[in-house]
Amino acid sequence: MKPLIIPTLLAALLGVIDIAPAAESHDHSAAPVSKSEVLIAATGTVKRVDATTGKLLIDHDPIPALSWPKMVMDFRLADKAMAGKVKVGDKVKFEMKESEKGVYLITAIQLAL
Ligand SMILES: [Cu+2]
Repeated sequence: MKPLIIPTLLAALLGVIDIAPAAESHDHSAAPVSKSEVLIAATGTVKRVDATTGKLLIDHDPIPALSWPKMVMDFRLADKAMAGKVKVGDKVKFEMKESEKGVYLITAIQLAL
């Protein structure tokens, strides 16, 4: 059935068909491959700190760059050690980017003045 195989290969070469689905999850917080290098600045209030998984729940202020309203959501920390810099109730400024579809990674965080 060669005539059927060739168009498939061609499509794969053209990138139409994803023959290598993304690996399960890059849970090593070290250096996830980023889909977007665009860093987005945001501010918010820390609602929960999960140092074990390297996640922060943040009630963030509106983020015009993403058309996001104010909301409470989880962020992943690029480095779990960042969890030690903040505590619940802290007002923070942070930078983040989309690391996977719908997963936002905080690359820098500091207390807001
Ligand atoms: Cu949000």
